[in-house]
Amino acid sequence: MTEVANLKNAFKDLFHQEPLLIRSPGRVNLIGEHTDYNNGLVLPAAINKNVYLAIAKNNLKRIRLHSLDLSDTFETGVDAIKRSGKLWPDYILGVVEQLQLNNYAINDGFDLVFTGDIPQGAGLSSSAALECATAYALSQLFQLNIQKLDLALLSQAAENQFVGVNCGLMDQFASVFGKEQQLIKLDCADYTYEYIPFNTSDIKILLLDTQVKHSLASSAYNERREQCEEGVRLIHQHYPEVKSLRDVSEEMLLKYVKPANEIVYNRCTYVVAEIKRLLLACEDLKKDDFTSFGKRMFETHDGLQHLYEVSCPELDELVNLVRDNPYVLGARMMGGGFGGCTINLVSANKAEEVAQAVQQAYKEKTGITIPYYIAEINSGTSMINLNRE
Ligand code: GAF
Repeated sequence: MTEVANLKNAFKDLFHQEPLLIRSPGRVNLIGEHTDYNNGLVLPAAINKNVYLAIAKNNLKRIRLHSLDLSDTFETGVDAIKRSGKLWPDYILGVVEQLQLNNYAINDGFDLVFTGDIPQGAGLSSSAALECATAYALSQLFQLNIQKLDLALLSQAAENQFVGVNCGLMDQFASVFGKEQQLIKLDCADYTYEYIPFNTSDIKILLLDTQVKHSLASSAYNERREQCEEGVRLIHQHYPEVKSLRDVSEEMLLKYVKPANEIVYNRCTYVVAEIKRLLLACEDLKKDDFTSFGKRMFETHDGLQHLYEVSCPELDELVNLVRDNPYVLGARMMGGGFGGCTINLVSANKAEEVAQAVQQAYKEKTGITIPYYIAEINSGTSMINLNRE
């Protein structure tokens, strides 16, 4: 917990008072990619990498923010929230705006310092973690008593409306609702969820980080979302009860979408198959059949690469490097795409060996040494009591 002790000291140096301390984790997603904004299901888990945040009221009606990792500062009035012109303050300001829009009384200014160990741009949702940490911190600081689902929804709305990425709910939900050793099977149609045990003593979650983030990531994300909506529109004309791709069958896609727009058809075909795949993968989990589960992960990757077209050469290379590895049960790109990490399910006692072998093989092909992380499944957003750690 040295980073939290450092954070606390930095806060006291800057603002001369005791802060509340909060953490909110990043996430992995085992299967169910680009399904959340289509009313589908997802299977994420919070991981042992966090945003750490220190916060206190300042009696100044000012919001004073400091990023420890970027050594950067931003300040504004509590009643004058607008885009900062930089990226990182917007994740925090967007949450403040959402609280205000929802009539939560932020009736004082506050000072906030944050740090974190979620690798940036790795597709592990550091931005959602910052949003959720902020929402929870403000709820605690101003005694707003905001329920967990609302924390996640407010954080998502901040990303949609303030940051401008039209993301689904998965990342924020996983950050808030994470539980040790449990996956979260979330139904994004009605926000019902169940925890599914996942014991990482048998199978490890290995993340191989391409360290690339191609620039079209957020524009392509919004475009994919529009293409899914277009598919729904085309079918809705014939089946008024169809509201999302969750309600759509392959037959409907063939009949009404394929003739109208081949690209939209490919996008929708992937999503409809992925929603089915997730349900089957959850059946695999019940039977502890990780071989079958892993095969489905490879299928997801293939769909994301060829039909949804959100992969990139670096991700494809990392997946190809493990396809025939007997200790890798499944692998695929994870998250929005165009960079970040692949997620690999690996026999526990071989995780380091596999990671190093892939690292070496990737280096031989590209000259680049990529980092890797073995993720543990952790609990969601919480206060930190340094005396108890
Ligand atoms: C990003 C988004 F933020 C999520 O909502 C989800 O759509 C994911 O991409 C793709 O599954 O992480």
